[in-house]
Order: sequence, then structure tokens, then C-alpha cells
Amino acid sequence: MKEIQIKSFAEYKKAYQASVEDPETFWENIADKFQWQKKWNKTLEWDFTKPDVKWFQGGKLNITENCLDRHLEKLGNKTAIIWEPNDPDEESRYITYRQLFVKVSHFANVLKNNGIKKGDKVCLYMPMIPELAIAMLACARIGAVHSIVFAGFSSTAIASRINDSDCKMLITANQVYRGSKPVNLKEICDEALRSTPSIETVIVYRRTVEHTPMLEGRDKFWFEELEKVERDCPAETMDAEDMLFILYTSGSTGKPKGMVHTTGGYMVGTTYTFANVFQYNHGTSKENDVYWCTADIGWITGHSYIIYGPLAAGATTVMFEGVPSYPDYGRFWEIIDKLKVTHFYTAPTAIRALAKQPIQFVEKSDLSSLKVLGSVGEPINEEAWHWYNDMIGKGNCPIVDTWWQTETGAIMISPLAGITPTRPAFATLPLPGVQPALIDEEGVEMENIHEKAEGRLAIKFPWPSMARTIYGDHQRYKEVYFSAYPNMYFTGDGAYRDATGNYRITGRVDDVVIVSGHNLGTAPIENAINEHPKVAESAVVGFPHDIKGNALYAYVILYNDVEPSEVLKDEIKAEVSKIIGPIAKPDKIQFVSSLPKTRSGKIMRRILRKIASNDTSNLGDTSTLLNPEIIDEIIDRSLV
Ligand code: 6R9
Repeated sequence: MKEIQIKSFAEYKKAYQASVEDPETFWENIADKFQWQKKWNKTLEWDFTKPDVKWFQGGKLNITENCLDRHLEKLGNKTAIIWEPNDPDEESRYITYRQLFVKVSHFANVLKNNGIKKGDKVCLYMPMIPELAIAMLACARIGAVHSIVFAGFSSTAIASRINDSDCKMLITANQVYRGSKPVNLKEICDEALRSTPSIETVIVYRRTVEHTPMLEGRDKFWFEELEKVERDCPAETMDAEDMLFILYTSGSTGKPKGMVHTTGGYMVGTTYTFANVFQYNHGTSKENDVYWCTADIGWITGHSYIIYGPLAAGATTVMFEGVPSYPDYGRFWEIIDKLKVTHFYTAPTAIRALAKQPIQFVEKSDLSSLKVLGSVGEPINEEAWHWYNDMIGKGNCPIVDTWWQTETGAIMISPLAGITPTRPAFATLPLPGVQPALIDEEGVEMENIHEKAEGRLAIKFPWPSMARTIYGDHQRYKEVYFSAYPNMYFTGDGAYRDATGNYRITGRVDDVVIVSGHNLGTAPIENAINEHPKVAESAVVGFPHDIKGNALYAYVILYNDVEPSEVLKDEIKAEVSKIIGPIAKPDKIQFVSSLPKTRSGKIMRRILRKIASNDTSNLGDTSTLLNPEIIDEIIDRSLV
């Protein structure tokens, strides 16, 4: 979408200015470039105290008409998705816009034929195969709401997400290989399905020849269902504010939050940011850019920047089924070479892991097709930034360090590739339409953007792709995001701003730890540990880790008569793996006799964090502790 692309830094500044002075006109001009069945009559209505945000009210559209139908005339034969399998000897798949359009419509009829209607929730627990994209878009085509659960989560995690939003259908695959390891997705689903009364139908895609037990009447094979229905499926008319999907993210307390994204604003926001941040270029058919985001579609990055943003912009987007280390650590670089990838978007944790490998893995491949490099998910440290810049980009590719969240739906602070001057480890400047604020300890905004400042990051004005609520719990949405600072959205992140207005995100300021780019709330992990019958109480904190960014350290109190042992540590890890998933397993477990608590009974995690990070020279004020003597015991026996 060239017509929404900013082309110079001067233009960026102008657009930014315009977006602050008159946000409604600014977004109207962008939204106008999309295909609406009926134009909206009210651009924005908002009230952060409720909170209530509505964009493009009265507008009617279907996002799949924008991702598919709209492109057929000019881009019908252009590759929409290139799929790269886990096993390099298996063939890649190239799917054109026209083919994708047909497949999505065809599968949409399968959904309908199985009783799925507009507004119904459908859970997807799928590997990174084109059918995941097809199932997602098919839901959107008929107005069903998808809830994708990352296919690394446990059966317990799937069940709680299905039950939270009463999903009627579950779509999965029998099995998938990740590296050399088979993962039996259907088996994991079967376990979850024992406690998910709302699920009526399970659609199973056969990814491998492995036999799958099917439950008569409930479980149906993808291909057999396709044979029963027609291929044409008109797009359902959706209101701009109709729900498009729910995506669960970890919170600092209790159960995961089902973030709700709606149709019109999300489409406009993801497409605008995709086109501008990456500067994707539609050349002649031979020169078309090939964009590859390595995230899993189970995370927001995959939703917004593998599927919706790139497809609405008519781009060629790569989906990779495998892992960066299989068959060896050169896999990413080989794929870039093979598919002539021009835009590569990955996470700092992957960059750090790959930077540790012998450089021959990089040198084996020709990376000269690359034009733009992206980073997302956590702060990128300077060392990793330079390695990425020098070894992968060969000093020729701008790095876009993109800061955003599941809740924001789209990129918020980031350079525009080749346009915004970059600075290592800085996400740089807010995109047009984004009004950040840094808040000091007293809760006061530090407004002078010409002065260095460090504080908590909030956003002062609504943007189209923001989440509208937490599914089924609007009160929690208000408390978590809109109660810290009046009339602002609070991000949960800390940030530093230099005297030229460039932002560097310093990390979470709440009890969320980002491990290998995955957000993990410490509370649910503690709950999982406490499920072990021998555990009385626990506290989990993050500590810096060379590759993962952060890793988890668990302090565990056992019941009185229990002997601590290594076997017990393994059992505790297995418990976490079972309840949440292997990604949440603590790296270190220390048994302690008690935890440092304040007089009001709160665990002082600040101190535990310092001990876990081997930074005990200054523990700060411990005078409010009920049991200060425990600190020495914990330090003496710490595992660092
Ligand atoms: C897109 C995504 C959100 C949290 C966010 C922040 C961290 C993401 C970052 C970054 C520094 C960046 N984060 N991008 N920190 N620099 N470029 O990752 O969404 O999974 O919801 O995580 O990730 O802490 O608050 P999500």
C-alpha cells in the first residue's frame, strides 16, 4: 500500500505532527485507503476513565476482503504465503493470493457446516503451517472469533483458555515435528478436551502419517470436511467494532488475560505500521520484496505481522514451521538465501543464541537479498544489535527495533526503515498516531522531550489497534491498564528517553518476566509450583540470562517434614511444564525456610530479584520486612 507509506524523515515529522494535532483526520485519511462495505460515520469516541474506545463506528467491512478479495485483480498471481517446512528436504509451498482466497473461502464453509456462526469462538492449536493462516482467515471471513493458543502450551493451559471464552470448536493437527522432535498436538488436545464442555467439534489436520485416535461424532478430519462443502463463501458483514480475535497474554496476577481486538481499527493499525516500519516494496513481479517474520502465529507478532498486516498490504509473507537450530544453526540464514528474503524480523533471544554459534553458519549463506532487519519482543542489548547489524545486515540494512505489546495490537515505537536515524538498543521514535508519556515516581508526566528522562511508559491518546477489553473482565482491563495514571494507558514497561526524544525500553516494571521473548507472569508459575503436594509456598523472579534475556529463579518453601532433593526439583519443574508449558519451567530452584515479607504480607520480590541476579551489595531499604533475618540465609544458600 504505497499510498500510506511515508518516504522521508521530513514526511515522518509532518505526519507525526498532524497525527497529534488532529488524530481523527489523520486516521480517516489512512482508513479511507481500505475497502469498506459502508463508510464509518464516527471516527473516534473515547473515554479512558471507563475505559471505552471506539474507532470507525458505523463502518462495515470484512478484514478478509482487505487481505484477499481486494488484491485479486492486481495481485491475484502474486505469492501471498511462502511456507518453509521444518525438514529442509520437504518442499516449500507457494500460495498465491488467488489460491489463498479460494482455500480460505472453502474452509470457511467447513466452519459453517459445523455450526459455527458469527460471534462464535473458535480455538486454534496448530503448528506453523499454511492451514493455520487459512483457519484464522476463515474464522474472520464468517465473523467467528479466533482464539489461538500457542502450540507449546500444555493441555491445562489450552483448557483454561477454551473455557474462559467458551469456544465451540477446536482446530488442531495430529502431530508436528519441531526440529527432530515429534509433538503430538492432538493427544495434548485430547487431554484438554476432558474438561472443555463447550467444545462441540474438533477439526484435525493431518500433518504427518502418524495415526490419530478420533472421537466419533466430535473429531473430524480437515480434508474430509472440505469435500462436503462448496468453495465460495461470501464475506460476512462486520461492524468496525465487532470482535476479530481474542489472544491470551500473561498478567502479573492470576489467570491469563484474553485481550480482545476488534476489526476496523486493528486492520488499519497493523497495515499502516507494517507498510511504514518495514517499508515493504511492491516491485515488478521479479523484484517483489519477500518478508519473513520468524515469530509463531500463536503470539501477537504472528497475528499482526505474519498474517493481517502483510496480507492486507498485499505482501509476500514467509511462514516457517521449524526452529533456528535444525538441522543446524545455519537454518535461518539458509532460508534467507533460498527464498531471497528482503525483510527479516526476529527476536533478540534468537539473535543472541545464533550469535553464540561459529560464524561459519552465517558465512555459508548469501545474505545479500536482505534490505531491512527487525527486532521485537524484548529489549535488544547493544552487543546483539551490533552483531545483527554487522554480521547479518553487513552494515547495509537498517535495524527496526519495534516496541509494542499484545495489548497495543500494532507497533508503537520504532524507526521507519531507512528513514528514522537508528541508535543501538533504542526503539527510537513513536509512530504517527502514538502519543507516549514518561511518568516519574510521583506519577507526574515528564513532558520536556528535549531533556533526558527515565520513568514508566504510558500512552496518552487512543490509537486504532488498541485492545478494547479483557474478555469477560472489563473491570480487570480498567484496573491493569487505566488505573495507574489518570486518563492514560499504562504499558507496564519502564523507558528512558534521550534529549532528542528517542526511547529506549528498559523492561517490565511489574511481575511479568520476558523469557526468550515469551511473557510469563510470575503469579501463575507460583500457583503451578504450589500445586505440588510437598510445596507450601513459592516466589518466582527473573534474572538476567545470556541468551534468553531473562530466566526464572524459584524460591520454594517445602512442608515441614519434607526432605529437599534434586528429584523434588525435577518434579516441581514437571508440574510447571504440565500446568503452563515447558517455556515456564524455572531454571533454578532454591529451597528456603521462609520468604522475605513485608508487614502487610507481600513478598518483597525486589530483594529476591537482586539475590537471583547476584547483586547483593545494596539491597535497599529492608526496614519494612517482618523477617529481615531470612535474607542472609537465602543469600548463603543461593544458587548463583
Ligand atoms: C510484541 C510483543 C510485550 C512486552 C512489552 C515489552 C517487551 C516488546 C520490545 C520490548 C523492548 C522492544 N517488548 N518489544 N521491549 N524493546 N522492541 O512482544 O508483545 O508478547 O505482549 O510483549 O514485550 O516489555 O511490554 P507481547
